[in-house]
Amino acid sequence: MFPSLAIVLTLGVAGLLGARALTRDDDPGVNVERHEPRPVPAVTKPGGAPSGAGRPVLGAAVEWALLREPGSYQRLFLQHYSSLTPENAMKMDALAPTPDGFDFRSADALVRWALDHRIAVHGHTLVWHRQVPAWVTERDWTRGELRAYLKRYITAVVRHFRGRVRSWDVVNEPLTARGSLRRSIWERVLGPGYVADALRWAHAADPEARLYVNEFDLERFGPKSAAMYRLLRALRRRQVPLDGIGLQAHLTPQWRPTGRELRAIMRRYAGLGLQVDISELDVAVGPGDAALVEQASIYRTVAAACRRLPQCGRFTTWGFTDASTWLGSAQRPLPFSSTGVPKPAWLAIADELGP
Ligand code: 9MR
Repeated sequence: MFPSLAIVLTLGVAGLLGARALTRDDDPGVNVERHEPRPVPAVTKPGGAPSGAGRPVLGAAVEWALLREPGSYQRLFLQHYSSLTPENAMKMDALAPTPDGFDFRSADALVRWALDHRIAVHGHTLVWHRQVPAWVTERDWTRGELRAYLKRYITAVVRHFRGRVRSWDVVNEPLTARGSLRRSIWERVLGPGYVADALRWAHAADPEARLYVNEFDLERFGPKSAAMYRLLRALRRRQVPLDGIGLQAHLTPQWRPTGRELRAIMRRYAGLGLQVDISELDVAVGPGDAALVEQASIYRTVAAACRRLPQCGRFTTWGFTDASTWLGSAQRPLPFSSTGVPKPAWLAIADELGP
């Protein structure tokens, strides 16, 4: 459907974009001016489609401090994306900065903005070993105390966003590279049962929310993806409420699956009756045009695997412009350049996930 990426690069990405005049569905509820100098290929996916039905929803992690400002970041996001994951605004250090209660102000503003613009919000993340506030990590908890606190935290947060945040990363990164349970504060103090407990508490707080375990480095065969399969299977057998697994997919040219490998892994998880979403995709590359071609082929592999699996309902990248990424702009890991120009990676996504 698209000219080859080599030609794209030869002629310059920007010059070719007029070849495909598509934008995200015009939606009267989306109040943005069309700013782009020329049409950009788009995935054309209105928000709110139930996962598993048709094409995956296209999402990106966003920084609320940038998104809230009218400007190019906001416009680019609204033009192309139907789902967002708050990159930091819903982590425990943001929502429970002190022992005295919750601070929902930023997260509420973000959710209000998203829903006003018909963008679905994927909650991230309830239980993780990082971004836990110091008042939690520094305190000497008994098991009973910390278990009661985590239950209170999950219950309050999920209830607060009930009906607005329809899916959650309940447990993030529970495994080590070798496939054992990570020795986080949760595992050390609460024991391995914390994973099932967290899922049950979240389900009790909002029975409609779709609940996920989210993890990195599952995209290739190895001890970690095998251990995740066993963990998910055990949770399913015990009828713990669980709807899906998020494959983070922080990839590089050195750490990348083949299409066959990724499809096999995703099908295996789907065989457990789970959604298998791409939750944090980015592809760090060095400088040079050749790197962008290789990057696009990795994006294409992941997008094609997601497109071909009915249970892959969400294709989310961890950011969308190289101007804002946890990896630093020099790694150029995202589909749009620092100045908002679509890269070959975007063309590959649009080609695989577009109409
Ligand atoms: O992108 C996030 C970055 O801004 C934070 O500083 C960092 C703190 O740990 O977390 C990053 O997001 C991570 C995500 O929450 C979980 N998976 C790995 C992501 C990249 O580190």
